[in-house]
Amino acid sequence: MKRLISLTCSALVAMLSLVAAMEPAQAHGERAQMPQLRMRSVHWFDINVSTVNMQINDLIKVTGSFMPSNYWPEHVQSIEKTAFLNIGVPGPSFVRLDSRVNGVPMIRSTAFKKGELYNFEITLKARKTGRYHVHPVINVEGTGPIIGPGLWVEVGGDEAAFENSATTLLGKTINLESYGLANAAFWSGLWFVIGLAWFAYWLLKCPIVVPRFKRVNELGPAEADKIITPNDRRAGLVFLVLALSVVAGSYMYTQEKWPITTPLQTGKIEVPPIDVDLPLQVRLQDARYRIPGRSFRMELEVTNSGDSPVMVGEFAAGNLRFINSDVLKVTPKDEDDLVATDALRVEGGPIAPGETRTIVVYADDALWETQRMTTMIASPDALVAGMLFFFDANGERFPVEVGGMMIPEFV
Ligand SMILES: [Cu+2]
Repeated sequence: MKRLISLTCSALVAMLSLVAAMEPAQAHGERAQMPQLRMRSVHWFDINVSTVNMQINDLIKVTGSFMPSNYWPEHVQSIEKTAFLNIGVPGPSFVRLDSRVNGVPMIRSTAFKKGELYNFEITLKARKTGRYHVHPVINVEGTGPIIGPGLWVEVGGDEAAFENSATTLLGKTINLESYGLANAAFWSGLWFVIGLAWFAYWLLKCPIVVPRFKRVNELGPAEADKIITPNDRRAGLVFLVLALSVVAGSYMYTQEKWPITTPLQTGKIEVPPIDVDLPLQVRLQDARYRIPGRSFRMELEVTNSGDSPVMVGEFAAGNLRFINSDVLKVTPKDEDDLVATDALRVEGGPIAPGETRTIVVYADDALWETQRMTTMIASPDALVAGMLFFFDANGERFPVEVGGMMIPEFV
């Protein structure tokens, strides 16, 4: 008995300390995805929202750029097949009015090419009040959602005042919040009742399910049909005729009431990538992650074929940003903006026009640890990738993807 009490006590203490150690849940799985998937699927950058404080019915534009990685994992179905641009927020808190990639409407699915640059713009309308972490998302067929950086948006106002109407191709204005709802409820209800009646007919007969099953076993397969009476057959026929007439009748009614219909659109649309002329060639020669120092070190061979010296201002990997404060001043957009404003150290100075030089870049910050990126050392292929942002003397920016083998250092 004593033993039991002490066991219960320690279990209670363990549970309490667990509760005490828990921080309030606010994210929704950003850190759950494997680092190699975050680093080598889609590079998101310049994510912005047009407002962070809005009322019901207000519009918000989510903009930014992305580049599918050239180092896309072999075992993950490619973004070059079928992909769809979306927004990741909990529940139907917004409605999407418009979304475009490089100016092309994204009503349909598309495919994105690895290593190419895309700009996107999504227009949303606030539907539910609350505080939301708004993320751009690309859903990749066979892979799932590839989530971009999130920004906090607060929605206030009166939900009852929400308006969501659209004009059909025939010029009729409909309320999308309730259009067809009664119809859907009626048909679901009708089929449910028919199904229930069929079930009830057999259930209410004597003997019911289990005794009938036993009887069938006793009679054997050849004689089993004998327990179905002529009345049962008649009831079966009534249900058959009823079901077929409802199907045929509803089809004719629909044809009569809505003579013009278009099927749901499932085609794919092509998006031409942006033409980028990079005056740079960058090769990753060596990448190391030093676990005790939370330090990511890259040795890069850079060739500058432009006419202005270039410097590294930022390294972005797995939605984390490491900034070289000598080149770039960045202020975090909110408390969960994953940016280390002074965490990038570059050895090797600016690369002059026409020069090829090896530089060493260090991205040192606790973000690697807090955002659970350190488990990249557990990846079976130990490949990493990220975006380097070079800046020339005029402040022009050149995004370049780098990637390759990474060697972990434990001491
Ligand atoms: Cu989030």
